[in-house]
Amino acid sequence: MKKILFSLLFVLISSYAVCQNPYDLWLQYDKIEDKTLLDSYKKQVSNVYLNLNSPTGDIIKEEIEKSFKGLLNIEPKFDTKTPNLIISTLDKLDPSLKKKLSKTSNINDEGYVIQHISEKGESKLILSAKTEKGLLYGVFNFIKQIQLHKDLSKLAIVDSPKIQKRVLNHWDNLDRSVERGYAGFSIWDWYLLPELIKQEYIDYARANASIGINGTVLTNVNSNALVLSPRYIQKLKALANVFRPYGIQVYLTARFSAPIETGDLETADPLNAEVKQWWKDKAQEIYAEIPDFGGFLVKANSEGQPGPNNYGRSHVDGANMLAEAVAPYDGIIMWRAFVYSEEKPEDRAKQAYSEFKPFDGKFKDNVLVQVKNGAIDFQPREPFHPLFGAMPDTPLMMEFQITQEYLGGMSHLVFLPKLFEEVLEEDTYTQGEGSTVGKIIDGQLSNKKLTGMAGVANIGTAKNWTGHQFGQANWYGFGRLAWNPETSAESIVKDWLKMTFSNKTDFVDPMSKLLLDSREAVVNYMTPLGLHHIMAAGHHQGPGPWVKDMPRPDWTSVYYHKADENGIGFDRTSSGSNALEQYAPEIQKKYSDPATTPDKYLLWFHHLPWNYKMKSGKTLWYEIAAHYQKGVEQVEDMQKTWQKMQQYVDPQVFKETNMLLDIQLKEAKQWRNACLLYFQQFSKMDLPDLIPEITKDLDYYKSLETPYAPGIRPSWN
Ligand code: BDP
Repeated sequence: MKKILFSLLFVLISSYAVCQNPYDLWLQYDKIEDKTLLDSYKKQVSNVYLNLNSPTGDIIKEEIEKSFKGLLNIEPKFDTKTPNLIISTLDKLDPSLKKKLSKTSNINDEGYVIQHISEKGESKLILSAKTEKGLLYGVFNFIKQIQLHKDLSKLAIVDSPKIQKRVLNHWDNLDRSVERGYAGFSIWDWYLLPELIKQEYIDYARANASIGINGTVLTNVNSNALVLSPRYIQKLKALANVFRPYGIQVYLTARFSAPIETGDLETADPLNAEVKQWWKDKAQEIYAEIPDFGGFLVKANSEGQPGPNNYGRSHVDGANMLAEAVAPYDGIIMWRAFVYSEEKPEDRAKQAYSEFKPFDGKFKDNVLVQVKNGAIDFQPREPFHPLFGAMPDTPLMMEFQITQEYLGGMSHLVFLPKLFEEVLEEDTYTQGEGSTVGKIIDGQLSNKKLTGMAGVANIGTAKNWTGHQFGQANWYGFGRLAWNPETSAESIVKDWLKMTFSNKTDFVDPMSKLLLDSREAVVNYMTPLGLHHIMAAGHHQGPGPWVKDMPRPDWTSVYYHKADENGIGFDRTSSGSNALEQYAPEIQKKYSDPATTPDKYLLWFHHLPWNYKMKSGKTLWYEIAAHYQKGVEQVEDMQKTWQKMQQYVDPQVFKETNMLLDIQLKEAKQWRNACLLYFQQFSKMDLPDLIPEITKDLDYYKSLETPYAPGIRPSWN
């Protein structure tokens, strides 16, 4: 009895002590409980040398004060003659200290060094960088070391970002709706800008700087030319002023027809002299207000957006025309390769490659071609986009989607860095073995040195920014991978969990497993074995393998799964669309035979009979069913793990996550049941015993409707 009471008391006390504020994201600065550790930290960092007289310097000082107050309960002294923490740019660092720093020459303008040294028997921590921006990144990493309870006397970190343009893409509209957004409205309150500067803008910049994100595209790729008008440029300027000291540049999406819509030209033909001049003038107008404006992101001739093709011109003509306009100011153009046309009979998976590959080497130096990670569209799993490695003379920018358009939107816990890592590690073989996608986009295997990674943001007005608490991990993880694409998902998950919730092993270990497994779970219960794009139409939430008769065939599910009496899957080998020919011979060889194709891509590349014998010895039908069932069980396991975590997390977060996991389980079962019943019409085979009895029929699942599911484009509702 006594024992029970004690453990009850323990749970009460410890849950009382836990009060993370979800708004603070991974920058939780709660006091370190371990007294020995706390005392040692206090001794090591109490006296700070910081001599920066600038807005970025002020931010650094504030962050040091805030974190030390929270984590260590001290107010650091900044006016001491005997500092033990020295924060200085390299040019102002005492030469004797500078000499003791290792490998400083290796860092780039955004990099930094954090090193513990001994000088005259005294222990000192030096944090240095070439620029103030580098220092800011270093400071955030230093604070992180304390959050992670690291031994400061062993610190010797030399780090620089491997990618130059680390950019969030907001699909935010000027009316504050967010295309594919599941976290409330857009945080940009355009109406009240430029006068009202919301605290969220500052906190947004701080959060991004803490993970090294250095750019933000504020507007939707399906763009509105109004944002280029003088009134909006003033609003943009106000945001740029907030973001600048955090090292963040603002970018806009450029609607290709803007010279007609907001100018008074009759054409937007990129080769027309007046059009060229219009964009040059527009660039000048923007740069006069925002000298560090980043440039434009453009979706052209895709899904109804205007573009150079409307005038018989190419993507190169369009991109280079804009590139010329921003070049005098060091601006860049991010030109999207997400193009496909319903008029072309070619497999949608092939179209971007067919269109863009011939343009290799033809874009101006300040153009990045932005390529989605896969050739269809941000699916739970896709093979890497064949353009990676195929355009060595063009800088290719990775586009990931952080918002979960096809991965359960607002309610599913899915740790996306696992997906991002998988793509970045894929071997393209385009320059021999080891030519990974990561090495292509970080410039190691590209002849061009401009590099970038974009993430479609999952941020909105939700009090915790991302709606689902665990969506924060995806924002965080994107930043870490954009900084260094070779970072492992495992290290990201551990850091995020510790910084956000707790350092306790009993929390971190099981929760790491939960998060790392969560991506495979969603693949299993939505689109196992290479299936893809079988979601409900329009909003993409929930199963819709029966979707057909849409305005265009490549928006339907039947186009992608091709289930019939003979089998299931999209034949992309030489007997089918031959999308496989767009990959290196090594991949072609391996994937042209179902026996050597990895199971995870099987139905992406092959149409196979229902009784096809899988590597496991079971039939394809059995394996499809088993994967759906596995996905459901994985969500059940997630729930079991989460149940044990109550003492480590904020009570509200605990409760809400519980409810969200209930929704996730309900929807995972829906996916399993709906897909199996639908495919069974063709397989005509019994469901294996491992599938629990399905009490509803297919019509029931087909009849489920979700009016006003969030995130859809209003015109598509
Ligand atoms: C698709 C989305 C659509 C986007 C489009 C894009 O369904 O809302 O506009 O991608 O990336 O995934 O342009």
